[in-house]
Amino acid sequence: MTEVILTISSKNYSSWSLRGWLLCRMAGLDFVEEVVPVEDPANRAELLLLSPSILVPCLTHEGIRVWDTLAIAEYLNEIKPEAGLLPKARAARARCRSICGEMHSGFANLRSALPMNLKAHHPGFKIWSGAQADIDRITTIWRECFAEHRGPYLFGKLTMADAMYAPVATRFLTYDVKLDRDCAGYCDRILALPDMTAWREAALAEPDELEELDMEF
Ligand SMILES: N[C@@H](CCC(=O)N[C@@H](CS)C(=O)NCC(=O)O)C(=O)O
Repeated sequence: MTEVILTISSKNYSSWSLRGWLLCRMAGLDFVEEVVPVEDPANRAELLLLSPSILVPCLTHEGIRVWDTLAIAEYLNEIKPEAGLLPKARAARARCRSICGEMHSGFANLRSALPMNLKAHHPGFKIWSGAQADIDRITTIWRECFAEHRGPYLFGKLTMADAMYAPVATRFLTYDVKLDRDCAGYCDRILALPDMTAWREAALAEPDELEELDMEF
């Protein structure tokens, strides 16, 4: 049987790698990780061979390459329908896909002003208004989900939406973002998932941070 490979990069900085990896874990996929540090030019050439977009994550399954996180989520849902990556009800599925899409294509201010960095902690971090607007939109999305599905996750059970928003929970912790009780509780539950603690441990064990990577990537 051919090996199932998930190509990712830094566990400390790469929020899209985290999303892809969590999706594979949630799907119950048996896969191996291929970690390619993207800052090294030699590795960029290697990455081009592995991922046509030169972006990670990229999933290789039965000789099929799937790059782009949303495509990976939908592909996993196809091959592992029993994992419930999408909610059962059509209306909830539509909302789930919509909020995943919103994360995938939006929140540029949050991403550039509060880049994922699991090793960092910035108590009292000053959040500018553009990033605050993104935070307000995200917490509104979350509160609407809690009102409809009553937790503990966005659609009751874990779905692809929780994987898409998991890096946001890490950013809220890193940058000391003030949250209401429901949103703070949700972040705590996401950060306490065994897969999240395993990812964090591996991120903390990575070689020292590179200053130029303290930005969205
Ligand atoms: N829309 C893409 C975004 C992927 C992305 O931006 N990946 C970043 C890592 S978080 C990357 O590979 N950057 C490579 C580089 O900057 O060289 C997806 O959904 O997978």
